[in-house]
Amino acid sequence: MDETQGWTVIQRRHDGAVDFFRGWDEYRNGFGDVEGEHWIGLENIHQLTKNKDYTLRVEVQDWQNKWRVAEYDNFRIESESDSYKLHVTGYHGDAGDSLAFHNGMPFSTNDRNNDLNNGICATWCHGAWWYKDCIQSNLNGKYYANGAYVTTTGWGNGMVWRSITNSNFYSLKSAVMKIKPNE
Ligand SMILES: [Ca+2]
Repeated sequence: MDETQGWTVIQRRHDGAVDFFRGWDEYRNGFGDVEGEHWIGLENIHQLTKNKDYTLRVEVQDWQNKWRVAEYDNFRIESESDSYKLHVTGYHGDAGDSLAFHNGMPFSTNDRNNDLNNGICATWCHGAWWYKDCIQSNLNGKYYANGAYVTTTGWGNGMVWRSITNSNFYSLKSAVMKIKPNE
């Protein structure tokens, strides 16, 4: 694990080098390069957050190189038997709250459909997330080499944090998700 000043990085994207369109087992166990793009794994996140209060800090960078932050004072995910359901509250920051929409949702992948859409959000959105119907954020989505993009399906499938542009069709340059135990 990458730990800096008490923070554990649970997700990092910045160049599209790692494919994030993966199935349940890989999202459970983690993948990628800890020094580069990676996902730490849902089971790791669950084990860390199950007995302690944690803060989640989401840092996102647009293509003008501006970084914004969304911090949540309380973050945990349930166990695999509850599909790693998301619990996140206490937003503050300047990125906007694009995770509240997903609060209380189980995690979904392209081979494990737990969303509220008649189709499969993970496929529409080319990622894996706490999909609802379907997204206001999608940080494990497709990496686009610039901001605005279009799709043939009409669904946003990029690395989306909707509150920045009020659009699902703007994909970020970088994203980092990190957690830290509360004092
Ligand atoms: Ca569905």
